Amino acid sequence: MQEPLIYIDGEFYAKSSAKISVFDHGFLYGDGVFEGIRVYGGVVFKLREHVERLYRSAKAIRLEIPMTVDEMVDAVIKTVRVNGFRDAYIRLVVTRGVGDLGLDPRKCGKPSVIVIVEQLEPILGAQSRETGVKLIISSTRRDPVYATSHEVKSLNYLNSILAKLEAIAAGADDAVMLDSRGFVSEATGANIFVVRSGVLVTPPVTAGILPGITRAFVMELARRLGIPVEERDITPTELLTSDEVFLTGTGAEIVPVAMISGVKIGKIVPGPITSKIIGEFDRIKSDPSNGVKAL
Ligand code: PXG
Repeated sequence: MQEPLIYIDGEFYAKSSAKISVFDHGFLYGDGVFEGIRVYGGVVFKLREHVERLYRSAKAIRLEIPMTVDEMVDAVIKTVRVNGFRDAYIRLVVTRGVGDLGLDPRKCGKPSVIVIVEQLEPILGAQSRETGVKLIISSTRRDPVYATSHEVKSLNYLNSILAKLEAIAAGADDAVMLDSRGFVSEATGANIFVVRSGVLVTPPVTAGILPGITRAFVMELARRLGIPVEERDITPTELLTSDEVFLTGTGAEIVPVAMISGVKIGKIVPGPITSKIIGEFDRIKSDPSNGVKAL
């Protein structure tokens, strides 16, 4: 099989020769921003929303992306087209660029723009949507909003990686992270929803979470299906005693949760409301009205 082609600053490189400098501050300090995007049936799902979030993340870290939103959308579409993948995962990365060994971002020349397209199973496993996943509640808290908040999708994911390592050590698939106040925030790379007495509840953005694009779409789908939706703080006890729990993310997609810290969630997995939402998501995810047609 031919190697995938990777876009770096306007040129395409075979995967094995797609490289950036070790002096890039994205590598040295995690100084940069990114997006994970999926392609369903040739349609790049919510491409504009992802690119707009990328620019908001960049603005929050005072990184000026050297191209317009439209040029970025075109670069992504071009990369999907040259690779010809109708179902794929896209990683869009903007780094601070090449600098010296000091932190000062003013020393960095031009930010680098990288687009990777690969075929990727759901990140928590292809079986995860049928069997559900096992979570722990991590002892690592989500970074507070006055620090390296996950509202910004930055290249610095150590906060999530520490929680992920704790989940792996405990034999779980992933971890729920609490915010600095002790309320539920999100999983390491996915947002979280609970169902209580027929109401879909998810933490508000003020819990320091990433405002997920799948999260927003799931809230919209639920409302269309007549399921009431609330954004409010969730306590760890509420989490463990909910009727259903599921995660949402571009990489993970929609994943039911079967167990949290040894406590079995609900009666059946996936629960009825989770199943309904997964069914509706699958039915419309490749509709061109939900993204940009590339192939
Ligand atoms: N929260 C966080 C912290 C994320 O990183 C989401 C929520 C879901 O957002 P979207 O917009 O995709 O619905 C993410 C996205 C991984 C992995 O390996 C996950 C993400 C990015 C890169 C890798 O699980 N997350």
